Amino acid sequence: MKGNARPVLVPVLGDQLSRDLASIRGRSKDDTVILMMEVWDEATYVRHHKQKIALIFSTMRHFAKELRGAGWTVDYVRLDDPNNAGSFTGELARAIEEHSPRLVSVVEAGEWRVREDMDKWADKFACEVEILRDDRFVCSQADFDEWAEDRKELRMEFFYREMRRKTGLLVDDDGKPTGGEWNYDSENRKPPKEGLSAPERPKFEPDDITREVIDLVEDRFGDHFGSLENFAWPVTRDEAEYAADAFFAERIECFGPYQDAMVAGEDDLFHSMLSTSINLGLLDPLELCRRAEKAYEDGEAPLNSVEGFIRQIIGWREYVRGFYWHQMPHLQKANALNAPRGLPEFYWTGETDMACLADCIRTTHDNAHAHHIQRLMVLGNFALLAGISPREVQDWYLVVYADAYEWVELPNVAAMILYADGGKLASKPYAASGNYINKMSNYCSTCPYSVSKKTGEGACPFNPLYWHFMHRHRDRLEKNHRIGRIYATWDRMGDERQQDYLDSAEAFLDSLEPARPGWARKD
Ligand code: FAD
Ligand code: DLZ
Ligand code: SF4
Repeated sequence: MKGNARPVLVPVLGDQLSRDLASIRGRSKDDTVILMMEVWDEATYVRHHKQKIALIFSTMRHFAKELRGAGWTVDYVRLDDPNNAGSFTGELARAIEEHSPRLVSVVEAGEWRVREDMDKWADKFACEVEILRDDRFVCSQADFDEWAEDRKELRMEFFYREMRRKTGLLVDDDGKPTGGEWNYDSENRKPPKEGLSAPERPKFEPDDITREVIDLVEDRFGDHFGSLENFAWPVTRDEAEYAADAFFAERIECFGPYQDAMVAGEDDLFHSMLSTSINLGLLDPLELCRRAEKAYEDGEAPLNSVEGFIRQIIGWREYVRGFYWHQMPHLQKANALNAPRGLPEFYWTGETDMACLADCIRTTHDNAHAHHIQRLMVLGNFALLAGISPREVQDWYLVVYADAYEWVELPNVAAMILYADGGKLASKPYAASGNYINKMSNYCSTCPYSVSKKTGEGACPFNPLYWHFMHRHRDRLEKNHRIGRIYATWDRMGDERQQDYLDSAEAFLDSLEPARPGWARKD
């Protein structure tokens, strides 16, 4: 840094690791101090998966090194710094004391918890504080709120079309969607064929910085959920770009058709595995969408794959972020179905005979990742049918995935899988019996339960749980035009058969061992 002028202090949070960040972009290296902070509050507000903490700290340290190499002044606070103040606000106070900045310039926090603290900084510190919009998202919160105003139901599909028009992605010169349809989801539900397997994604060997962080995490967070053995995430922009190149070269072609498929032991299938890098700031989501569009234009990927990928990003990802801010803080407490049950212990240990759940929990434990349909239709579907309390499910998802931040986790959990918002986000609960899992995976072939058996000893638990769920929420769901017709089938079964389903479900629910306290949060 040059001269004696009072600098601009730029706090960069752990999920803002982009040189194109609004608070860094266009600023002069001569009078800027970038502040990065490893703090206990963030590392411990839930007991994050070990890989998640290691990923964030390692990527932060690599980013700081890259910035310094490019001539920026970086004040980097490590977790084991004896003077560590423990929180963003505490560290900012220390940095203000040290640097006497003329301005603190920060990009809005992604999460409510942090944003609340950030909003107090201007009053707390005798220094001007500006909070900039996070323009890594296409849609500003003001635009989302305007779109959502006066709509009774918020539906991703209509929001997504607006995002397509706004970005021009897969929109022809006449304003029509490329290929004639906005959405090719109906082509993206292929069950896995025998022996389906995908090229392995790039795995990144931990370097010295990552190894040092892994040792720190083992030392300080050794009793958290998850394993560090398979740590292979991209921790720099170059690595993340290499991972993206591999996706576009090898997997995007089949991404669409097999988006909903699940194969035991094939943990990634054709998914991009880019969410950690996108959420951290290593990859620009819009740039990825433009690459996908180009792959289609160059004849390298089919339209259903490319549209599906773009929809996940400018559709779902943007939409859940807008929804989160629109619905907070009450979304955290929403429980429209009055789901009362504690999370079963097997979500943490993986000790269950149900082959589908065991495999999804194994990959979650080993890789801090499970792909979308595993999160939605196995782990989420079970939590919905079993009536697990939203707060417990929310905590679990926030802890266990390396890409989990509340702004993206909470809408997916509370609104998408648990219907806890009463249907603001999804038009119906994603409830399914064992049939769906059997159709879309090979799990049932090795499961001790029989998917074709509906009730009684050895029956797939999803079967009676499905009817138990439908029965107990009849008042609400019967009126739903997308799901209400199912009650005609239920009524045709007659009392005895219905009772069999209900008894089987209740016997199964009674057998569940609730999780011991302390997995997700310190007691
Ligand atoms: P791909 O299948 O390759 O999809 C491409 C990208 O689209 C992803 O990288 C992601 O950025 C985006 N995307 C896809 N679906 C969604 C979605 N529903 N919401 C937001 N973005 C989406 N994603 C997170 O990033 N963090 C979370 O904490 C998270 N929690 C989830 C919880 C539940 C219950 C469910 C059902 C989904 C959750 N997702 C979350 C969304 C999705 O499962 C992951 O983004 C995806 O599995 C990441 O793997 P991928 O990069 O290979 O994704
Ligand atoms: C998730 C996380 C963790 C575990 N630790 C830190 C940290 O020590 N320092 C930091 O800047 N960010 C961390 N993060 C990510 C933050 O929780 C995330 O940037 C904000 O909460 C977003 O609002
Ligand atoms: Fe899962 Fe049921 Fe299939 Fe077993 S039989 S793998 S529990 S869906």
